[in-house]
Amino acid sequence: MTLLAAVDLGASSGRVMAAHLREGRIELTETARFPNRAVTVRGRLYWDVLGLWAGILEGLRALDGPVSVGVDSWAVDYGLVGDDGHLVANPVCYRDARNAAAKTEILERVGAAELFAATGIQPQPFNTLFQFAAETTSARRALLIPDLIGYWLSGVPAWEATNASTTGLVDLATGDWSGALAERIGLDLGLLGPVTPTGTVLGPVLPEVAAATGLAASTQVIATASHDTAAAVAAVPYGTEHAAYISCGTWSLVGVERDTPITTPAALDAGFTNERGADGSIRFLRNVAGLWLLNESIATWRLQGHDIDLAGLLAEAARVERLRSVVDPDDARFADPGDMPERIRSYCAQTGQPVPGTPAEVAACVLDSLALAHRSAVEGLEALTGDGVEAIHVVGGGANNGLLCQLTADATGRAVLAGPDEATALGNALVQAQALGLIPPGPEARRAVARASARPRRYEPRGPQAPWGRAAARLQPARVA
Ligand code: LFR
Repeated sequence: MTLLAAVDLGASSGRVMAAHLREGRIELTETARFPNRAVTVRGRLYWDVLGLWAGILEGLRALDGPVSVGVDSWAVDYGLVGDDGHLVANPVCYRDARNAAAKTEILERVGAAELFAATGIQPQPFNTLFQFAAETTSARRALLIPDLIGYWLSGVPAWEATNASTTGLVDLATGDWSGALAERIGLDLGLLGPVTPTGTVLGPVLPEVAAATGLAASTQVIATASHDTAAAVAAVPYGTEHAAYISCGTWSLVGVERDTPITTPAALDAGFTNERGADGSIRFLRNVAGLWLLNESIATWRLQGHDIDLAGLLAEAARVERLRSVVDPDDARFADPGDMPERIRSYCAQTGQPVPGTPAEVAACVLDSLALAHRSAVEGLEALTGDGVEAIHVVGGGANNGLLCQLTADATGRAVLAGPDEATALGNALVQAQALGLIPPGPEARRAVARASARPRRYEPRGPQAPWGRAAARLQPARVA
């Protein structure tokens, strides 16, 4: 048996997972979980990256002799470090307002179509590209969050490929930073080193980390698939069907894996993006604002003193009349932290729909709306790729939300295969195991271990499709407005 450590940082929590590799299977156990939340100071929204670091060290301390450590997190965000290797500024959260103005300004200089053709990345305000443009800095290096943690663990700076692709600065053709694009928009690429291949062994943990955690001095730090979505996609237990995936957590990333990107105007208009997969594949996907709407609603109710238990809320939401009111989860008004139920109510009122009152009604509205958004993304995938989607793998925390999985099956008319819920940590560990030669290279060997490690739960579609089609049509004018 071999023990690997997977550090997985999400927008609402971080954890350290022990991954036991034994007889072609990986078994995961959580050794530490710590909260993560963006914090506002003087109107700027920051991540508490030092709190995360403290949680990571504590989690590593609880492990019994891992051979390696790999870190993944949400994409696009970064820490700036100076010549002496110290942080020169606290990492800013991608939901901060500063990026929207930078996006407008850059798109005036380089059109969205040109950016999309060069990098394959859907122009969204949070892309690192726009964040850099909003930054004034005397820093020496910019390291994306998992690379920053990897640097603190190993002393070796890296720019791991799957996460680098999300910045909007990597040339689709070469897989390295686009000098031409940087020049066009006046960005200094000096903050970035060469893109690091996924699965690169960076080196052993620093002596100070070994001392703080009890890890052996020989423990290797590995640049795993450090974009959480890439790690999750690397662990999708595909069967024989032609299937799409939904990596479902704070966001729902709805996509397929392909060999080639799609950078047509239709793909740009439909909101699709081309991110790199663990083996250099293309993750062609759409970002749907996922369980963020539900989680932020629950946080609001709890702040207001309501005693909310998720299982109870979902059970009640299942009994609410379906498709009473629906929202477009990607509407810009839902992007910021804060009172989500109020914004959902005002959306429903403005679009002439019944206004959800109780928490269960709001939750039902959110889950119906997410299922509808999944349906629209799957339709978009089929239209743009020309390939039928026969089944949908839902992985990540959302795989445990039985109501959302069932509604996604109902709305799309496809079977949903739910799980593993820990796909991100599993993919993180699988890529490490491959880097160390513990399992053979390539996607198939990895998926074989993924299949052996978790058996998905199957949800068959119920009822007619027509009500979902009508609800989607109801949303059209709202989208345009
Ligand atoms: C999911 C995710 C998405 C990315 C978003 C912002 O956790 O990584 O893939 O678009 O967060 O970084």
